Amino acid sequence: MNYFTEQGLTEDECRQKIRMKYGERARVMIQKSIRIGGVFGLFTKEGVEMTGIIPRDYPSHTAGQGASPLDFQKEKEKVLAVASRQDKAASDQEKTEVIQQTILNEVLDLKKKLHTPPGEEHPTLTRIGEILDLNDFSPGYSKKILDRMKKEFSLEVLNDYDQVQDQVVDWIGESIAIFTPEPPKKQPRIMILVGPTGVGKTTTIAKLAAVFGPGNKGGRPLSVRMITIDNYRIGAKLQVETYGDIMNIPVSCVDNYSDLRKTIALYAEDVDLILVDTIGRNPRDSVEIAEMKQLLSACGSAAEVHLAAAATTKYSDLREIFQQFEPFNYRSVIITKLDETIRVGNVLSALADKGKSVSYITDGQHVPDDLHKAEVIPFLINLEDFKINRDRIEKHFSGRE
Ligand SMILES: Nc1nc2c(ncn2[C@@H]2O[C@H](COP(=O)(O)OP(=O)(O)OP(=O)(O)O)[C@@H](O)[C@H]2O)c(=O)[nH]1
Ligand SMILES: [Mg+2]
Repeated sequence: MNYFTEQGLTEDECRQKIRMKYGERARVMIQKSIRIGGVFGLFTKEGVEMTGIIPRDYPSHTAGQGASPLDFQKEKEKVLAVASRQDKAASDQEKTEVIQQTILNEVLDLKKKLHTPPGEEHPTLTRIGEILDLNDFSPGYSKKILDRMKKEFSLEVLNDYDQVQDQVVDWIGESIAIFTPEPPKKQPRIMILVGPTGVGKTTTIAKLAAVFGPGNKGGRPLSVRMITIDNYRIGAKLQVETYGDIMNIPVSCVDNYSDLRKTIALYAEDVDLILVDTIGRNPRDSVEIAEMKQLLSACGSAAEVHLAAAATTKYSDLREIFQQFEPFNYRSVIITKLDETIRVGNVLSALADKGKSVSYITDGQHVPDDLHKAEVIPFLINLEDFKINRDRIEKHFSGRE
C-alpha cells in the first residue's frame, strides 16, 4: 500500500493530477483546504490538498481477497497515523472532525469488505462445523450456530479460536432446558413414564423410587408406591415386583385404566409419590398410543408425564418419538443409556428443536446409582473436541441445574 499527497488550485485539478500520476485505483481519503503559492507567505491562493492510498492487493473488484487480518491491522494503524499528522496541521477544528469521520468510514468500509471474503469460509467456522458434526448435532442445529457466528463475530473475533469456541459452548449450554418441577397442586405427586420399547422405563421407575424413597438424600424419604400397567407381558410384572421387593417399596399391578384410577384413589391419602410405569410403545403406532392416552387420563390432569428416550437413538428418530408422544402432553424428557454413547449432539438438537426440557439422565443399569438429575454442565463437559474450561462454565451455568 502506497500513500500520496497532492495539491491543486481546485478539487478537479487535484483529482486529475492524482488520476494521471497514480491511476484509477488511487483513493482519496483526506481532503482539506490550504493556501498555496505566494512569496514569503504573501499572495497565496486558496487550494486543495488530498491524501490517499494506492492499494496494491486490494483492488475494488477483488475486495477482501489476499488481505490478511494482519494487513488490515497494519493499514488501519498507518491510516490513523497519517490522519493524526494531518490533524495536527489543520487549524480548523471542524475540518479535522470531518477528516476523522472520513477516515473512520473508510476503515469501516475496509473492515466490512474484509469480513466476508467471497467464496471462502473462515477456518474457525469450518472447524466449529466439523466439531458439531463429530458430536452428532443435527445439520439444522449446526447451521443455526454457524449462522449466529457469522452474524455476531467480527473477523478479529473469528481469529481468536479459543474465544469463539468458549462462546459456542455457552450457546450450546443455553440451548439446554432443565426441567424444574412445580410444587404438586395435589398430593400425592404422580409421575408417569412413557416411551418406546426397551429404553429403560421400568429400570428408571425403580431408580426414581429408590432415590425419592429410602435413598432421598436431599430431605425426608418420601412414601412411594410404584404402579405398573404393563401387566400383559410375561416377566414385566415380575421385573417391577422384584425391584419393589429389593427396595422395600410397594408395587401395584393393574390391567386397565379403570383399575389404575381406583388404585391411585386407594393410595392417594397414604403416599407422597406414585410412580407409574407403562408399556413400551412403538411410537409409529398411533392407535396404541391413543389407547394409552385414555389409560393415562385415569391419573388425572395434575399427573406429570415424562418421556423416556435413549441417548443412542439417532436424531431423526428422536424427533419422531418426541412428536408421536406429544398426545401425552409430557412435561419433560428423561434421557436414558447415556453410558452407551459418547455423543449427545443428537439428543441436544432434538430437545432444542422441539423445545423440550430434560429432567433426568440415566447412565447404567445399576439401581439407583445410575440416575442423575439433569444438569447443563455434564452435557457440556462430555462434548468431544471442545476445550472445556470447567471453572468458566460452572460460573456461567451455576444455578441453571
Ligand atoms: N446401559 C444401560 N442400560 C440400561 C439403562 N437403563 C436401562 N437399561 C437396560 O435396558 C434394558 C431395558 O430396560 P427396561 O427398564 O426393561 O426398559 P423398558 O423401557 O421398561 O422396556 P419395555 O417395558 O419393554 O418397553 C434392561 O436391560 C436395562 O437394564 C441405562 O441407563 N444404561
Ligand atoms: Mg418396562
